[in-house]
Amino acid sequence: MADSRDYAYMARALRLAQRGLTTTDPNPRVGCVLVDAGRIVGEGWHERAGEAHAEVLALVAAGPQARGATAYITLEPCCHHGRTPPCSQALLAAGIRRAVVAMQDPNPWVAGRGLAELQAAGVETECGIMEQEARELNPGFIMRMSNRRPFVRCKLAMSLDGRTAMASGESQWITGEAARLDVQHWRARASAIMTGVGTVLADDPGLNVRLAGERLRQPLRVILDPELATPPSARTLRLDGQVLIFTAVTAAERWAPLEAAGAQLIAAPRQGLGLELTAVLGELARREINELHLECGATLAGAMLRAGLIDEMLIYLAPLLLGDGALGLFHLPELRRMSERIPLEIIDVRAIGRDWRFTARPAPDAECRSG
Ligand code: AOF
Ligand code: ZN
Repeated sequence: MADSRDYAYMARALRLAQRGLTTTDPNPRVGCVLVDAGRIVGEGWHERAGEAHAEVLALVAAGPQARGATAYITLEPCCHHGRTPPCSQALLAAGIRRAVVAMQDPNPWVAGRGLAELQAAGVETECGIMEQEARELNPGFIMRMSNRRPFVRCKLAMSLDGRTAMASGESQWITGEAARLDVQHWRARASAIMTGVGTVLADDPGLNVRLAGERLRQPLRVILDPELATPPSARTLRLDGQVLIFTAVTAAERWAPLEAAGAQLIAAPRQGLGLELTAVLGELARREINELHLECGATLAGAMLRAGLIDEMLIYLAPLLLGDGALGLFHLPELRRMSERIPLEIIDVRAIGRDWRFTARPAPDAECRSG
């Protein structure tokens, strides 16, 4: 049975895991704490794919003190040979007595077998302690493993009257500097940053991470460009890091100038005026994209929303009014009945400089269904 000490050590393991927020990609963020006789004897967190897992680092730190210890791990230990050998075997070899795990590893190579191995060898195991918190650490990894698509987080900026751009398309800048810096941190944790060609043409964004840090990882940059209108001189193509362009154009001669500018092109099926979004996300999952950070205009944001492909919205609300002519956040067909409304749940609100940030997720609308 878990007691309050178990929760305290698991909370410590979750904080350690958090340290890998921007670096572990495409691996999950994982933390581990080893405790013997009421004392922490070793700790570790996974820092980078290809390098040691959290458990292995904690075992190294504990040395012989790991024998008889309890391991608190934010994710079920792996039992397969990936880039590194299985943690389940390392824990057994070190002689741990008990394993407390926050959640099962959704990776089909593991999926309960890591825990089963420990149990079979006589280790006492418990799973599900602070599971909700552990799931929040890795929404992208979990979504990719369970649904074969990335977790999509859409960043939006709007005025107090709910407008995101002038009728001309001009949108720089609605929010202040503090909000724009906050966005950099969300970009940094993402596996990829995606936009539409409309935004490339209107704003010529860099779509990169501009933060200090020695081991800074540049997320993949993705442009959805059905007609291939991205200019080879686009700023994002000149920056450090890889750019993927999805397009419905298949003629090799049309691809050549963008390929010469360093982009990688991928053919995608057309759907309506745009691309088939589920096909695009499926391809990104195949490329191990966990969290996809979407920063785009109302057209792509609306299409993603209608396709049910937005999992979280970061909405920055600026204290200004843009008036009737300005554009809304999502381009959606006119809704005629309240029952067609799109219900959201606001899970966080906070001040960021002079702006406010709302974090919202799609919600089942019980009120609509019963009414
Ligand atoms: C753990 N502890 O710290 C992590 C785990 O290629 P590899 O060897 O790095 O294995 C990656 C897989 O291992 C990953 O997909 C996930 O299932 C698991 N991650 N497991 O026991 C860790 N990062
Ligand atoms: Zn492992």
